[in-house]
Amino acid sequence: MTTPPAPPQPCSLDPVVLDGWRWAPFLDHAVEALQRFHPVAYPVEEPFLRQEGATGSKANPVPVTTATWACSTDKLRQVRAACVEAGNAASVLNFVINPSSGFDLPFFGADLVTLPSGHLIALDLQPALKTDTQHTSRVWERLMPLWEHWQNFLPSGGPIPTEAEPYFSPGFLWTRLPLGDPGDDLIIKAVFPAFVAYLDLYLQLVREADPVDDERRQDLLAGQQRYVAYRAEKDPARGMLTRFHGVEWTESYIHGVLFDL
Ligand code: DBV
Repeated sequence: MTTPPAPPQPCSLDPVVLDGWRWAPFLDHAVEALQRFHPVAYPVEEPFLRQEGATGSKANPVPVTTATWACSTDKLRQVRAACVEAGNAASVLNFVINPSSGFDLPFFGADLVTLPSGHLIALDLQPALKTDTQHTSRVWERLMPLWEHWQNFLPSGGPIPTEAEPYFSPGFLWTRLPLGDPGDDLIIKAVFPAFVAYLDLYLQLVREADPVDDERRQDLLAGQQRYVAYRAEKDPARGMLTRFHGVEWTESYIHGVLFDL
C-alpha cells in the first residue's frame, strides 16, 4: 500500500507573490543576494505566512494581503520581510535583518511604504549598541559615503521622534515622496539603487564578521533586545495592520514574528 504524497507545506522561503505589489523588485533583489549565504527556512506559523483581509467601506471593500518571507543563516538569526498589498490603500515592504548576537553586526532595516498620502522611505544600518565605537565606527565610515550620495537626490523626511535616536545611525536615509511624478521616478532612480548599495555593504560586513567572545555576545544581545522591544512597542504599522487583520492577529504578528527576540 502506498500513501498519497503529502500536500506541500507552506514555507517561509516561498516566493511572495502579490498582485500589483510595487516593492517586488526590492524583495526579489534581497532574496537573490541572500542565496550565497545558504538561507534556511525560519519558522513562521501559517496564519502569518499569508493573511487576507479587507479595508475601505462596506460598499467599496478593498482586498488586503499581508505576506511574510523569512530565513536564517549561520550569521543571521532572522531575516524577514513583511509585505502588504492593499491596492490604493497601502503597499508596504518592511524588511529587517537581525544578526546573530555572536557577531558584531548592526541591523539592516528598510521601511518602504506607499499610502494614499505618498511614499515614505526609511533605510538604515541600525546599531545595537549606538554609543560603542567598536560596534559603530567600522560601519559608519563605510555607510556615510553611501548616505551622502543617495540622500542628495531625496528630500529629507523631516524630524523623527527623539526617543528613536538611540536606534538610528547617522546614515539613516529618510524621505517622503509624492505619489506619481516625481516620486515614482525617484524610487527607480535613487531609492532602489540606495537599497541595493546599503544591502551590499551590509552583506559585505556579514561576510567579514568573525565570532565574538561570550562577554561581547551578552552585550550585543542586550542591545538587540532593547532595539527589538522598541520596534515592537512603537511599530508605526500597528494601526494599519489592526484595521486590516484585527487586533489579535496583529499583536501576535508584531510580537511573535516581526520583532520576536
Ligand atoms: N513599519 C514597520 C513594520 C511595518 C511598517 C513592521 C508591516 O516597522 C510600516 C509594516 N511604517 C509603516 C507604515 C507607516 C510607517 C511609518 C504603514 C506609516 C504609518 C502611518 O502614517 O500611519 C521608520 N516608519 C514610519 C515612520 C518612521 C518609520 C520614522 C513614520 C512614523 C510616524 O510618522 O509616526 N520603521 C521606522 C524605521 C525603520 C522601520 C526607522 C527601519 C529602517 O522599519
